[in-house]
Amino acid sequence: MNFEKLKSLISSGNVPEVRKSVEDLLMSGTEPLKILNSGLIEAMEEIGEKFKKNEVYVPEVLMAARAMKEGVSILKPLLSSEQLGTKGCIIIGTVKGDLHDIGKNIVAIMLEGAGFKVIDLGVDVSPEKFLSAVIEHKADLVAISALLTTTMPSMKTTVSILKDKGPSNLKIMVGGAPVTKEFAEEIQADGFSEEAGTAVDTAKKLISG
Ligand code: B12
Repeated sequence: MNFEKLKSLISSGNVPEVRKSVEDLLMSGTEPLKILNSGLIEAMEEIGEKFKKNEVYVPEVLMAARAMKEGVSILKPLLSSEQLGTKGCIIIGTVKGDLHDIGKNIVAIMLEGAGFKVIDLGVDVSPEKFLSAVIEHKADLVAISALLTTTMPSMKTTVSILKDKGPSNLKIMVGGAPVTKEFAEEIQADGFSEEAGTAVDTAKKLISG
């Protein structure tokens, strides 16, 4: 089965045609999981690669994500919860005191597009809220965003509380414009990425151990 057409419809953000293409593939007997992995997820991975190389920008990523979500919504009822999110569960949010969410949303989209189950806690998230979400969803990884130098200490507190009180195998990844590799190491985060495309690679490495 050739998924090139579906992938190009996703990259151009064509929601109605993505819906039609997914329905056609299902009608022709293609397995829902195959459509998810070889069509939708691969399409978002390609967008992620292009975003990394500055070949596409934020609006294209958001349009592709909308088209991909449409495809996922058709497949969701046909897939078991094990088939959805098999790669692991990630809790994501912007730290306490910080309301910036554009970059965090792109990271969430890319992670979801790569097949992770993503729970987005939104903005201004307290350490306690991160911790209870980790426990509730048995998360493998927490991804924390900060866009202000004034909220970087809040990132440090969050990492420290999660390390102290979270499960021992929990991984933590941080990012956001003012966050550097050195800062990530200083606050003992397990991973850091400068942008959404490489964040997916970092998450894969951290979760696979
Ligand atoms: C949009 C914006 C806002 C919007 C936010 C809207 C929203 N829904 O997000 C509004 C108007 C609300 C806002 C408010 C403020 N802002 Co503002 N804002 C910006 C602006 C212009 C763009 C940020 C953005 O979205 N960038 C685009 C995204 C795609 O990039 P990104 O966030 O960096 O994300 C990428 C990476 O960093 C990374 N990433 C991000 N998160 C994560 C997480 C993980 C885990 C990983 C791995 C990677 C990762 O991947 C992303 C995609 O590649 C920046 C300036 C700039 N050009 O960056 C200022 C900026 C961040 N804001 C700034 C300031 C000062 C403020 C205010 C304090 C202003 C004020 N006096 O009220 C308030 C603070 C409000 C608050 N409590 O948070 C300063 C911060 C300075 C500093 N170093 O601390 C900046 C840099 C502007 C400036 N030059 O002064 N802001």
